[in-house]
Amino acid sequence: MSSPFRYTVGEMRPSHQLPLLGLLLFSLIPSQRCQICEVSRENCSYLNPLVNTMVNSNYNKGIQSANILLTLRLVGIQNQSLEKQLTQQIQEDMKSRESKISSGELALVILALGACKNLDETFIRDAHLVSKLGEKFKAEIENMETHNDNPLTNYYQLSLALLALCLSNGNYSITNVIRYFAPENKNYYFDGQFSVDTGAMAVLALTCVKRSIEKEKIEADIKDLNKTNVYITSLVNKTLSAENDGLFGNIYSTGISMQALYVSSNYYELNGTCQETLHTVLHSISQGAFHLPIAAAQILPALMGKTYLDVNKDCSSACSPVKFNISTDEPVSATPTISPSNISVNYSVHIDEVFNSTKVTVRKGSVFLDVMKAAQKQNKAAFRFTMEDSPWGPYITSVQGITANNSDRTYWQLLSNGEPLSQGAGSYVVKNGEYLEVRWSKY
Ligand code: B12
Ligand SMILES: *[C@@H]1O[C@H](CO)[C@@H](O)[C@H](O)[C@H]1NC(C)=O
Ligand SMILES: *[C@@H]1O[C@H](CO)[C@@H](O)[C@H](O)[C@H]1NC(C)=O
Ligand SMILES: *[C@@H]1O[C@H](CO)[C@@H](O)[C@H](O)[C@H]1NC(C)=O
Ligand SMILES: *[C@@H]1O[C@H](CO)[C@@H](O)[C@H](O)[C@H]1NC(C)=O
Ligand SMILES: *[C@@H]1O[C@H](CO)[C@@H](O)[C@H](O)[C@H]1NC(C)=O
Ligand SMILES: *[C@@H]1O[C@H](CO)[C@@H](O)[C@H](O)[C@H]1NC(C)=O
Ligand SMILES: *[C@@H]1O[C@H](CO)[C@@H](O)[C@H](O)[C@H]1NC(C)=O
Ligand SMILES: *[C@@H]1O[C@H](CO)[C@@H](O)[C@H](O)[C@H]1NC(C)=O
Ligand SMILES: *[C@@H]1O[C@H](CO)[C@@H](O)[C@H](O)[C@H]1NC(C)=O
Ligand SMILES: *[C@@H]1O[C@H](CO)[C@@H](O)[C@H](O)[C@H]1NC(C)=O
Ligand SMILES: *[C@@H]1O[C@H](CO)[C@@H](O)[C@H](O)[C@H]1NC(C)=O
Repeated sequence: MSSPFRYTVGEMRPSHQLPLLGLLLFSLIPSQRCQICEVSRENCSYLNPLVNTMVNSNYNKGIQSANILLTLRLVGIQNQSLEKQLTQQIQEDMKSRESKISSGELALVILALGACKNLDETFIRDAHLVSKLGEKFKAEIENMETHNDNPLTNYYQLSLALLALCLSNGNYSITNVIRYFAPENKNYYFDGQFSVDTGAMAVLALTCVKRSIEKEKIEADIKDLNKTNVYITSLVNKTLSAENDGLFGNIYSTGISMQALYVSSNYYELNGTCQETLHTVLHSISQGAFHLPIAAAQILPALMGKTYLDVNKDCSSACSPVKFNISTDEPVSATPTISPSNISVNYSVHIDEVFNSTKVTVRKGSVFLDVMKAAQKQNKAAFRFTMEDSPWGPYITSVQGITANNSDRTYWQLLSNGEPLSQGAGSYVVKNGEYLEVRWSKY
């Protein structure tokens, strides 16, 4: 097993500017060896569906390609023709959408192209991607300063941006990191609920920053280091509090949470739930929960003992390269085959206290989106909607002509029997008698 810690006691050196630093660092270094909750060698074949989903998907979107390329490289799955195809898509997408690309998208591109010491690094340099990301990060902060603390995108993307800047020696202000990444910041929460994915990504970014301070790669004082540590501890605490049946948050935030726990000194807390986590995740794989390539790409690194902080290191793992059985067979599908029998659900559109509802009959095995389409056919005025394609499937952008707006932090939330869904309209399979709802919400 490899250590997730980049430094050891032997690397510490006394600091002249900061006499206390060495002592403080010493006290922070975990005294135990790490515990990584990875799938054992004998069980590598459980991960086959994830690998097949990623390898066999149609890459029509550049950014999705970046997430997949990053994962393939990080876990040491080598397929030159695939890497070439993905790299080309990313570069084409960069050229065609250059000005519209978001901070998190650019961060993923830099992480993917730069991962595991390969030739694409020249593209990053020639296209000045790192300084462009520095500008985007600054623009996010400026937007918060002028727009009621709202970033242009969200904190998941701000964290991705900080992580990529930190790993590739880009420019970011430590003062801004301390000011904006405090765990109390509202952007960690959606409608009052801690976003586990977001907090975990921030832990990875802050851990990179912390290590840069410790290695004196960036200028900071001891107060900044202490604050960074306090933020990490508190965010990890919140992640651990969101644990349920071995999952952190839900099944889709568990991969990034495991990464956050690997790099934090709270790794031993994971130890307690590791078997339960692996059991639940491996079972979900066999049920097709990760049928979307993006979902597969987000869970795989943690299951193979890797974190996004490992991108500059040697990229190989216990299961790769020979332990997989890549096939062109269709990976496990999440959607049961559409059966001839019909089911009915109650579907409604909620705007504040006002709602319009209807009974909709669809084929068994239909997804939420099929229900919305059927309702729209029944009554266009009440149930018309629009959507946009995204790596996670169709994102519902408007209902009844009312459009979600990031600057107002508004969106259309999907619910079943009053509970928010953990899948999108294109993935969630509906059940007979269910009460489905889209609700105009703020996050
Ligand atoms: C930020 C965020 C949101 C924001 C998006 C707006 C904003 N200000 O950015 C808000 C709070 C509005 C949101 C809403 C939803 N989200 Co969301 N979201 C995220 C988060 C934390 C980061 C996304 C991101 O920026 N990625 C980085 C950029 C570079 O990638 P991107 O793909 O281009 O990002 C865009 C899309 O992901 C899109 N988006 C965000 N969430 C979702 C969900 C679905 C189903 C779709 C199709 C698109 C989509 O918005 C992003 C910004 O433009 C992810 C966590 C994760 N692990 O990815 C969850 C995540 C993607 N969301 C998820 C879910 C379930 C939802 C909802 C369906 C929740 C609900 N019950 O209503 C709704 C979408 C409903 C709809 N209208 O279709 C799940 C998806 C799981 C899955 N298998 O489908 C994730 C993985 C969180 C989780 N662990 O459950 N989300
Ligand atoms: C392999 O997976 C099975 C089923 O999840 C589990 O019972 C077993 O303990 C795992 N083996 C190892 C060595 O982790
Ligand atoms: C490599 O990727 C290509 C897609 O570019 C795929 O067709 C092929 O099966 C993959 N080969 C292996 C050994 O995974
Ligand atoms: C960082 O900022 C300095 C000074 O503004 C600039 O000269 C340098 O090019 C920047 N580096 C990157 C990678 O953006
Ligand atoms: C940070 O500083 C506070 C006092 O300012 C101290 O109580 C705390 O122990 C320090 N935390 C860490 C992790 O060093
Ligand atoms: C972490 O949570 C525990 C309780 O679960 C609490 O005692 C502790 O103070 C928390 N630490 C931080 C830094 O928030
Ligand atoms: C961690 O796992 C080891 C064995 O792998 C066990 O001895 C130890 O008690 C565990 N610690 C916790 C906190 O669960
Ligand atoms: C790969 O698949 C073949 C049959 O398709 C099977 O015989 C073999 O045991 C598999 N190997 C692994 C490592 O799963
Ligand atoms: C199911 O509904 C469709 C119309 O939506 C109808 O044509 C079909 O006959 C129904 N099937 C059964 C078995 O009721
Ligand atoms: C759907 O459910 C809501 C809330 O339970 C109820 O008020 C409404 O009458 C139902 N609509 C139909 C068409 O059954
Ligand atoms: C939706 O419901 C509201 C409140 O019951 C009603 O006033 C409105 O006419 C309905 N809209 C449509 C298009 O049916
Ligand atoms: C979103 O809201 C902002 C502020 O309320 C407004 O300026 C902007 O035009 C809106 N954007 C869209 C696409 O409606």
